[in-house]
Amino acid sequence: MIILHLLFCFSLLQSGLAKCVVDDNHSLYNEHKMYHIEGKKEGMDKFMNFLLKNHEIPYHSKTEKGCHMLVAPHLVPIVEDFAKNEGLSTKVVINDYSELIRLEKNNERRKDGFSWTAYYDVDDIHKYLQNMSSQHSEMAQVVVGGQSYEGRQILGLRINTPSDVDKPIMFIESGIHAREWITPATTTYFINELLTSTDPEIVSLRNQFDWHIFPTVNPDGYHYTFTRDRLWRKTRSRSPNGCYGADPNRNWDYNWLNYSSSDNPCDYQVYAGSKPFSEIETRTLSEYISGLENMLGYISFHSDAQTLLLPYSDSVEHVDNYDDLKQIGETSLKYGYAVNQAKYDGPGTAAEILYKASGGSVDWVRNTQGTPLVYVYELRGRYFHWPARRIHEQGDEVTQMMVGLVYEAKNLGYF
Ligand code: 0X9
Ligand code: ZN
Repeated sequence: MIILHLLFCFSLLQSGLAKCVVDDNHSLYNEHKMYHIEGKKEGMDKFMNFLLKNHEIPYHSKTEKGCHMLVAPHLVPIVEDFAKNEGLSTKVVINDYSELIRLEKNNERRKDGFSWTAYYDVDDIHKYLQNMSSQHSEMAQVVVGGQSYEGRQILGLRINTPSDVDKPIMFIESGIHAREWITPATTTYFINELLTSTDPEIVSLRNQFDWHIFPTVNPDGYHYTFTRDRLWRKTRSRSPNGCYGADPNRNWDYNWLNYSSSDNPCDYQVYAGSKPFSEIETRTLSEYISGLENMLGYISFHSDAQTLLLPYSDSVEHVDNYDDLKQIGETSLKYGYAVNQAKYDGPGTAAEILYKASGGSVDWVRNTQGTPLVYVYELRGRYFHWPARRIHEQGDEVTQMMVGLVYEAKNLGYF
């Protein structure tokens, strides 16, 4: 079947149609099962090492309670047998992952207009930013944070109400991982709140800072999740061996390649790139960030661990203002909780409550820019899916988290 398909692809190529993929993204995950696997640590380690080393696993996440893993149909017997031999228990939690994608594609993606009841591709997000800057030109302007491999721009909105004094900068980076769709959606929601809300707390949030907000810092990867592979995480650069992309949250020049990183360009998740800042997206965005003076806060949105993380991500040692970061983070989570009663883990270092990871943006920012308030918010979701009709929930939650963060930071004298 695959051979037939490849032959079909070949004839398309010959007829001048350059684009051909092995399958579209509906059937890419046809009958892929999401497993939950648990058992003794030794067996789990052996199981994970074996699978990740020998087979392509498009999604896996491991906690102390076990792991979730997306398994292609041909790997089901291998997973079942290996788990059985190691005495691990297996449970199928989603029978066919492609169903989830199909539903999302049919009901939740929109090609026109803009709202927070649908997900939008990068061009629509960019159009939204342009429209907002025209409608609120007295305080908002589109800024170019960098470039992508495929020639897109990394666009953001700078929101800075007129003032006689320079305000501290708050930076928001979103969508660095392409498949984490709730993050650009929540970020545009937050932009909308900042620009249009009449709630005095949000008006004051807007007025106190010079905001630099980037909803999709990995635009090629994000576009690819819309058109080809819903679970794509990396950029779309091409390695000499023909594999695509690097994990843009492993590519920053701080302790590059040390933890949770791969030097294999074909690694589907965590290839760290050929060298620090090998990816044009991270390199150009880092240059933009380096040009900012007086950055008080850098916030990075991910999903879907529902956790608040502090720097550094690859060390259990605490930064000098760790106690403040924790207190500010706790207040931020408290404000967020008041909206929907959603409980987040943390705040704590990624190394302590998630896993050690090197080469991430926030660690580079903290280390090279000395930015005092640095956070990773892992938003909610289920295997990177979050119903579009409920985007507003996380939008309101995150808005309140920002209100809480700023309240406590002021309380502690950060501005
Ligand atoms: O692994 C990651 O990059 C993040 N988790 S995710 O599931 N969204 O991929 C955690 C990142 C925490 N560390 C840094 N930002 N450095
Ligand atoms: Zn992420």
